[in-house]
Amino acid sequence: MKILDQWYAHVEQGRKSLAVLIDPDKVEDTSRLTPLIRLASENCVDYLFVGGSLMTTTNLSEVIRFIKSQVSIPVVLFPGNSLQLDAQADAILFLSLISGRNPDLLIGQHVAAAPIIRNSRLEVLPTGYLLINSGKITSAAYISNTMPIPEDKYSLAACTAMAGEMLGLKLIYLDAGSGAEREISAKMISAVRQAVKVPLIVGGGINTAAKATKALEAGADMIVVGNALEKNPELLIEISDKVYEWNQSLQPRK
Ligand code: 1GP
Repeated sequence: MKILDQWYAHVEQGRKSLAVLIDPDKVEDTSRLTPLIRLASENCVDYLFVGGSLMTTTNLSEVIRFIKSQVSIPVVLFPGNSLQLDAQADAILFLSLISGRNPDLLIGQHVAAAPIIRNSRLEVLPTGYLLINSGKITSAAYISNTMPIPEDKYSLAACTAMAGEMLGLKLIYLDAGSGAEREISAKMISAVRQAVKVPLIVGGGINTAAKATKALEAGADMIVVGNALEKNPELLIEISDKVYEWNQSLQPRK
């Protein structure tokens, strides 16, 4: 089954998913990833996202090869730009930064990447990407040269997501940016949740199990955790428990 179909089927059942973000730029030595990817495999992590806003190293391919040699969790590219392509991955979040007004990230990079992706086996996941202000300027906001949506402008985010859905984007990703000071508020998540039917991914600054639970309760279908696990991989156990508990509590459909 394709990743997108599986995702939609999960959302239909009310099931939540968990993705771990690995930033290749922060991986000095791939073998150091072993504890995290082993924990991810043992704790039923659904996807491994790989990518970052800025890549100063050339080890994207090596990181993906290493992950693939260790675990069978699907690898999804989360590219900061069109250079971050690798055909070893299973899928790519084809991100249009709809919260910003930088044409290059709305459609420009996509044009350059399209023929390369077409000639690969990568599954394309068309995604409306929204950066939400979270305190200090994040790398994502700076590198993208866009202004994140103010964190108290709920209607603005909701209408942006709505427009993305109307344009045919299949997923909406609300991101406070990696290592955000403040995670996305429950009020913001729920405003966007009510505005669209497509699966909702939420990430940025989720560094405790309580924050993960809050995002799930507010309507996130998938949470993404990266930064916090670089310091403390064991946190993954607590967070994945919350996702597991949620999914266990669902009543089987008749
Ligand atoms: C960032 O949503 C991801 O794009 C994950 O954020 O690294 O803060 O967990 P963190």
